[in-house]
Amino acid sequence: MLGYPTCAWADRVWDADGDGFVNAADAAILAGNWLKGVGNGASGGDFNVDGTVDDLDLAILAANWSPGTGGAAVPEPGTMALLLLGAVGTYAIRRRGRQE
Ligand SMILES: [Ca+2]
Ligand SMILES: [Ca+2]
Repeated sequence: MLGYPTCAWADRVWDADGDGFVNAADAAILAGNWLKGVGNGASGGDFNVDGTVDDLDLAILAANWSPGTGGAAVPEPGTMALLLLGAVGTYAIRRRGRQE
């Protein structure tokens, strides 16, 4: 598995807040650290542990979306879509700002 920090791909490394579900709370953590070098792996939203929270981590979060069925409120798919849209929009704006 060259190129991958294998230890980081243990169970639920994409569960940023460690509550056992991959849901809007984790997406919010990712969005809050968007494009930052958090340096603390999945707990900061850097799910692939490459040092930066970016679109790769967003893809991992989306691929492992698992909000659960009981207990805490299950967010609507629209909530996830809005969070992702906001994150991607912020990314696009920052990229545009860098090019100018
Ligand atoms: Ca979680
Ligand atoms: Ca990352």
